[in-house]
Amino acid sequence: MHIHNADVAAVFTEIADLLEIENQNPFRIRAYRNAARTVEMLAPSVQTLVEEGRDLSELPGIGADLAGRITEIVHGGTCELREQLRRELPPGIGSLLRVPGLGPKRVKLLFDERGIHTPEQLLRAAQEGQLQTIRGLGEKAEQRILEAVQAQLSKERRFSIAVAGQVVEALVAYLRQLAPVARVEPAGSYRRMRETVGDLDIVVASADGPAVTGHFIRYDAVARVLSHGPTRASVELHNGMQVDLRVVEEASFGAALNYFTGSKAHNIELRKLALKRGLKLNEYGMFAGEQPLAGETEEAVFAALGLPFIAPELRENRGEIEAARDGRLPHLVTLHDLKGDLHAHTTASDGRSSLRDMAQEARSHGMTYLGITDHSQQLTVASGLDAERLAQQIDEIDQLNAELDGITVLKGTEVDIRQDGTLDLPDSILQRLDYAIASVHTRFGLGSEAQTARIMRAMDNRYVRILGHPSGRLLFEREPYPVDMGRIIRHAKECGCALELDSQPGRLDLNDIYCMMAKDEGVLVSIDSDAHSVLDFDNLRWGIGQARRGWLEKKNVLNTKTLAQLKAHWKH
Ligand code: DGT
Ligand code: CA
Ligand code: CA
Ligand code: ZN
Repeated sequence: MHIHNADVAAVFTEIADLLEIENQNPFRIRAYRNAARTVEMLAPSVQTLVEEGRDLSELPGIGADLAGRITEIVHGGTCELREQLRRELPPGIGSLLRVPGLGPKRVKLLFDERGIHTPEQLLRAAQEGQLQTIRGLGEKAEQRILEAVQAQLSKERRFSIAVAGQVVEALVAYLRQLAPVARVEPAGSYRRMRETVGDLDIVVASADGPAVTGHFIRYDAVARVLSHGPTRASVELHNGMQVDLRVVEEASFGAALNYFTGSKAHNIELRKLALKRGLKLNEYGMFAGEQPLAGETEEAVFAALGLPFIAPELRENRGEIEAARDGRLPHLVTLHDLKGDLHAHTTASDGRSSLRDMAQEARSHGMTYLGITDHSQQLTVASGLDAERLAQQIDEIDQLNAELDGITVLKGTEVDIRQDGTLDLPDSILQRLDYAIASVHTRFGLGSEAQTARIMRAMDNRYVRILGHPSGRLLFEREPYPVDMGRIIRHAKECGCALELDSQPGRLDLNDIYCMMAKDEGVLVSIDSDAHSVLDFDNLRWGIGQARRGWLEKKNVLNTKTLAQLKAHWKH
């Protein structure tokens, strides 16, 4: 049985929900919520890690206890704690906690009084006026609940690209292995590397559609079959994600892949272009009348319109078709172009792996340098380093560099930007480092004017070479703080500071639009892992995906420089 990271995360989320409804210890509840997030966003599969006998307590927020539960889930699909909680409360009841205005007490009350444990039941009960008679509620409360649950039910659910990636890899392998397929490719927003994915779209070339769709709906992660026919099927997986599968003949594979990759806006423009040339473009191919001109490959479909291949990440109707027509398409940066990684933590602050392990792991990912940037003193929750501890780390790095071959460890810090825009460490220690990343980790609520001024002041410090995760957003969790990014980017140009693209799938900050703005202003972007353990370097693929969506080329990215080029760049 295949256990996705998202499945493990779902068990932890359910445990946290059930503990919360049972009014248990808030620290314990938070531990399960944090663990769910860590596992869900993790690049390597925890199932594989368990099978390889790796130490899971290397993961942030995972102690021995949680590591044991993960192992239990990987082996049996569930764990005893969840089963025990499920004997007391129905499993899906936690989804009611996501209805705005419903806390654990109300959820418990609704269940005890009316047996309600799903949003659909809640909607029906509210519509039928069954809630106003519960003691402590009343007509007004019922109306508010009705509106909240209606909004909740109509809200589109999206998933992290990292979660989609785990599902895609396992599902594509399953289809390749067992079904009579010639080609299988993910399409849709996942192929375009959007930071979040609404549903997954898979395109298959096969002469036996019914065998493929029949095989698809029997995949063990399928919870519900939504539709099923000879050439198409849709399912919902246990983690709530929908997957749409489409089967075509090999001769149409490129056209179908192109159609289902989208985006919709890009497709519409492409079809217009075909019409202008008297051609017809659909998911089966490019046609002149009834005569097929192209369809087997995407390259051939584009070529029939006189266009070169347009990378999927660009297909958002943001000028890519004109650029292709005029021979101005960017040569997009690739993972292979990265020479080093400039943002990583160790056990000195909130990382889970040692300095040495991080360096060796970065080297095995093809990096020639790794910047160690632990947090600074003000961030006490992350055991931030003061000047004295940082001085100690500088010595350790010197020793390590004397021993290691094939990678150079750079001395850095992720220094906190204080409320007034000064830095959390004195220049006397910063000047001993190779560089500093400055980041906002506090005071997200400042107004745009004050936040922008604060950040620009920090960038003025001569040792600050990179502004860390510039918008501060956490996908699904925290909106970006209000800030004038245009001004920050222009200021970065003036002071020669790079902007970070933090590759953690929950950040992906800068976003694609800001990457484009930085490129237009001639500001370099640093694509960093922000690794907190040796398992996090795989995140760089998501950062690269976002950078490509932002039209970035190798020359727009700071860490495509060799170490010698980087040091020369920082001399100025
Ligand atoms: P998502 O799933 O919300 O993250 O975004 P997409 O882009 O994956 O959208 P989805 O799954 O609805 O459809 C996949 C692709 O299929 C989409 O990018 C373009 C194509 N497509 C879907 N519906 C239409 C349509 O009505 N017209 C055209 N031209 N293309 C469509
Ligand atoms: Ca989709
Ligand atoms: Ca779809
Ligand atoms: Zn940070």
